[in-house]
Amino acid sequence: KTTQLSYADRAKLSNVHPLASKLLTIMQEKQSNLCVSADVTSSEELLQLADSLGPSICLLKTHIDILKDYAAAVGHKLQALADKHNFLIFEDRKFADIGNTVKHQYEGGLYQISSWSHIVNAHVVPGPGVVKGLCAVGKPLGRACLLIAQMSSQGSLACGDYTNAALQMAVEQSDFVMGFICSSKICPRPEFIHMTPGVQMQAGGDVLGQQYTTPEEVIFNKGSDVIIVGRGILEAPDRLEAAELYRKMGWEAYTKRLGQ
Ligand code: BMP
Repeated sequence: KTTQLSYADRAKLSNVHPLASKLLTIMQEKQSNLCVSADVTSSEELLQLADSLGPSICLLKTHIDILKDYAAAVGHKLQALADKHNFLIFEDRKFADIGNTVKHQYEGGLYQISSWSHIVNAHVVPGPGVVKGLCAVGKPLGRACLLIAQMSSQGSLACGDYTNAALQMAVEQSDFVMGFICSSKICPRPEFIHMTPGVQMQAGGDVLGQQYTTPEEVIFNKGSDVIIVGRGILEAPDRLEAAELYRKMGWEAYTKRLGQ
């Protein structure tokens, strides 16, 4: 474990995706491997959350289609907050269609995701065409994509050979794929970033199949890079205090992994 590269070392690798490099640099600078999952349904609350938790996070994850009052300005305001607080935006859209369809879903429609979100993700179930479609829109804009290799939910079918196929797809399209959504490190290549949802202070779950592990377990034992935390922070009495606690726990688990 002592031979682990730091986030800063990985940011400088020659074959790292520019956006992965940027994220790794932010993580190092802010001492944060925390991605907040901003699963709220009002635009005002989303923007307020991005502004107040911005200093604690490396990444803000959105589900833009759960907003009840979306307007085009939301995307641009999120971008301004990302600049102000030095974090990246990840729209958790989970594209899962043929290349031609996801191109439209990514660039057009109501949300015009490619215009404001640095990172998106995709299921690998359609095969490599889904990444090709996203890449056609996102690459010219300097965007990147994560592949969903594993899921946190109980009974997930994304395991075994499916996970390996996701890894293979990432390696083959590493000009646009910067990493994975996964429960543990699945790829030894240090240029890929592993991000893990289903994180809370205490292991457990919810009534709809979500399963939780702790920041320590995810970063130190499972070797992932980024913890994605939603309700662990959103349902806390003081969200900022909770975010800072998760940031510190995630960072301590990372420095422990480095052997520092
Ligand atoms: P929470 O911490 O409140 O359980 O939220 C987890 C977030 O991560 C949700 O936005 C969910 O859509 C997302 N997510 C997940 O929980 N498991 C996965 O495998 C992939 C996800 O994107």
